[in-house]
Amino acid sequence: MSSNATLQQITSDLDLLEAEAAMEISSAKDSESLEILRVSLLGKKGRMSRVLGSMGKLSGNERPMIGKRANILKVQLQELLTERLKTLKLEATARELESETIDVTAPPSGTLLGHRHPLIVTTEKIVDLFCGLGYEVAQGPEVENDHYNFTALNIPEDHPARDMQDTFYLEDKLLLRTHTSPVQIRYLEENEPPVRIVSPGRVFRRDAVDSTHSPVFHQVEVLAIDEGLDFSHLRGTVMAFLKAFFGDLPVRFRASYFPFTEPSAEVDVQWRGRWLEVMGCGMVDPAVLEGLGLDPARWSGFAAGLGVERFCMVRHGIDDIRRLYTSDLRFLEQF
Ligand code: 2U9
Repeated sequence: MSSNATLQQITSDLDLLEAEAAMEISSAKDSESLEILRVSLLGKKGRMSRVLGSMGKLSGNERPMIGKRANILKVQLQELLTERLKTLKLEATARELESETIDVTAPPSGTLLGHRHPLIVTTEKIVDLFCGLGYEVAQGPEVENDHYNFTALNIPEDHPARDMQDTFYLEDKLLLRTHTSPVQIRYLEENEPPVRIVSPGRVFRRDAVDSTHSPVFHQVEVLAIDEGLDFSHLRGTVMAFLKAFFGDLPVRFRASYFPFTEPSAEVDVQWRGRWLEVMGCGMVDPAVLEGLGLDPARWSGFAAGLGVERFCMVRHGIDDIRRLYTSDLRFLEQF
């Protein structure tokens, strides 16, 4: 081929390359296919290199002419490639944004709503009922001393409840309260009767865990001190409370003994055909009143105590106290 024919061939090849490349670039679908196209156009073994491969056959003055044209086309194609890549990226981002839009009108995805634990619900129900009878909530420390937990409640030095086996003792003669009664003692030190208080809280006893025992459980205790209170007020209060909590069920009082009350009674309800013990109560022992500087000839009072777990279990027919502590949602969601 003459130098002139070669010049014509290269020129028309470059024209064709320019036209086709521009079209191919503008129709590339994504950045990956654009990259493949770039290599096939401008790469070492690409179309541009192949077209220029026959430049050696050109004459001395034709070569720089074609060289210049080829350089311009290279820059042009690079610019087209860069532009196209930019456009493709923008389009991809737009598509992503489109598919990720949040539909604020969509129905909720079924996220679970939490609810209060059945023990808390039971505690609040009991406390609310007494508040309705005019009682005030009183709370106090879980770490107590011997005086508030035992001595002030007329619990003698040799009483089994004081045993290492029954009470968690801490350092410095401190202990974990075994009932919420110390709260009432503390309250009476600060407040003159008449008082009517309800004390919910955690208590601790060194019991082995089984279906009805836990070393940590919850109590609610109530205390009323006033002039002229007698057992009929205690009975009336307990009956009203049990009726409000369980409904109209048979109730019986059985004589019992507690160091801090005299007389004392345990209270059973007939629930689903069986008598179940649900609480204890009694008239505040005169020795407890005297210890607080209250004259038993003027003041009398009654007290009652209950285990929240027991109430909750009876109310809902729960057979094992451990179910209330293991946080198994399949169980808890029933309430
Ligand atoms: C003061 C005076 C007296 C609190 C009382 C009971 C009866 C009672 C038990 C129920 C189940 C504890 O959780 S349980 O094991 N309690 O039977 N508690 S009278 O008497 C008091 C409290 C404070 C100043």
